[in-house]
Amino acid sequence: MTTRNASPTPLTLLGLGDMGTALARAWLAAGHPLTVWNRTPAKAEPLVAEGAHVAPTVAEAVAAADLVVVCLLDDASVGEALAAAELAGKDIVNLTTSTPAQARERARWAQQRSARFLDGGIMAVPPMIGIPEAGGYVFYSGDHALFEQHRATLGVPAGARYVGTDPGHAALHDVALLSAMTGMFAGITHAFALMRPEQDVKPTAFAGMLTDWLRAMADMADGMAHQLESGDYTEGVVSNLAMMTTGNATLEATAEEQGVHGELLAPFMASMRERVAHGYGDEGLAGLVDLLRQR
Ligand code: FVH
Repeated sequence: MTTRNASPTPLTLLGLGDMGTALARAWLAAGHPLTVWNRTPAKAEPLVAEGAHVAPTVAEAVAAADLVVVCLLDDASVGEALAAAELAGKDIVNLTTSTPAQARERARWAQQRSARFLDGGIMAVPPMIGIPEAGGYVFYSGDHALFEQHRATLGVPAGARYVGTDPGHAALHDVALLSAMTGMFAGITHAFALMRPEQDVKPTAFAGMLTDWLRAMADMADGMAHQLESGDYTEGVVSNLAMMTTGNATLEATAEEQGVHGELLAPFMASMRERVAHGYGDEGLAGLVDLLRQR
């Protein structure tokens, strides 16, 4: 557990699921006076020995500190849990995973109750919380003054990255990164499926090659970003869409030879072909961003 240089600000934490419990332990280890509440009270018991004060109701938990962190299952549970609490004058930091629209609506909801509001998107799993070397962090957006006032406290469980006053932006950054991760996992799954029949290639040996390759290719995101900013999607292209689309036929034929269904890659390849058919074969992948947004 970490003990960072935050002054010991008292705070309340609502929600002691896997993530909430990890957050609680990080703040307790760093010496912050912590009041906790959970719908199922038994989950709070182990934290008492670590110094947590357990509130029997949400209202009492919220009343115990000016800074109230919420980490519940989803946006609906946040509304339900906080329905009867007096929020005027409170600083609400919502770390519950939400959509951008839900976060913006939750910010309006908080404002109507005279509370300041900051939304957060956690880019970490529970074992990474309180361990700076693990590299986890939280995107924050919304009330900037709130963020600055509590930056040190919020930085205890994981790094704090503020991404703007729009309360929806933390959720949007969170979901954009998770979406990229999902596509990457689809590719990893397909690659392992291709290799699966080969008795002489151990998955653990192949995994090393896979991760080295993905790390090297991830830098392509910078090139795409420059193209999106300049509007010139041919800028610095080393592998153009026409070439990649031709190569896709080999990927598809190999999948068939290996007995692997191409369903995870097919939609992306279809978009590449469509872009080439529209006459953009000399571009890189950036044009697919426009294609997706035109549908
Ligand atoms: N765990 C993870 O790996 C991810 C990492 C990235 C961020 N997520 C988000 O964090 C939120 C909480 O996740 P969690 O892992 O703590 O989730 P659970 O262990 O399932 O705990 C859920 C807590 O929510 C409480 N709860 C559910 N419904 C209600 C309700 N209607 N009213 C009040 N509380 C409710 C639940 O209470 P109980 O079941 O113990 O009584 C837990 O405290 C989440 O948004 C992730 O997407 C985690």
